Amino acid sequence: MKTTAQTLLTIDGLVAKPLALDLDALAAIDPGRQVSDASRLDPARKGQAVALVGLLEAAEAMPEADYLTLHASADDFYASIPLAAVRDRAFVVYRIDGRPLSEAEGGPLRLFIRDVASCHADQVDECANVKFLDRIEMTRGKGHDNRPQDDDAHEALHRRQSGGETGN
Ligand SMILES: Nc1nc2c(c(=O)[nH]1)N[C@H]1C(S)=C(S)[C@@H](COP(=O)(O)O)O[C@H]1N2
Ligand SMILES: [Mo]
Repeated sequence: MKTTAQTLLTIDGLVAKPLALDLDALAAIDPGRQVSDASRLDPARKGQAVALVGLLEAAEAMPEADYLTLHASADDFYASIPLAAVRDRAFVVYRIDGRPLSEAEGGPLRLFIRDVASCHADQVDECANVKFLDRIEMTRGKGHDNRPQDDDAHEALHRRQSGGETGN
């Protein structure tokens, strides 16, 4: 491994092969699991992504792992969601226009779940599109989750994120 390589994403917990991935390692995951243009999955998204399932294959996730906890230590945000619900529709976006994602874009890495329910409508909702994603922890049963639980808390979070405008 290059000494300059910077780990962006750790995959651990119930996996046979814990991983610490830098940008090159993300891009080197199975080509069959790469999405060169995320706007093909959702016109509102863009960038280069790797499918969650490709990451779990590389880390050899154990069959008993049924939840994944998405960590964003940058702002202490966590979402823990059932694997079955997102296995085939979650992606980690790692590049936009050939460069790393900015902080405003939720970078360096952000999760993107296709066809997601609106905020706190479901266990898997828009709020689970974790920005600043730096760790995926595989667990049996639900892990740590501090997504806002009620409308007030949620609105306050959106206000903090967007500096005024209310989201959904
Ligand atoms: N790290 C982190 N990720 C986050 C949040 C956050 O506060 N911190 N907010 C979530 C919420 S509540 C929503 S609705 C979406 C918004 O994503 P968007 O800004 O791309 O619309 O990001 C989610 N990801
Ligand atoms: Mo949200």
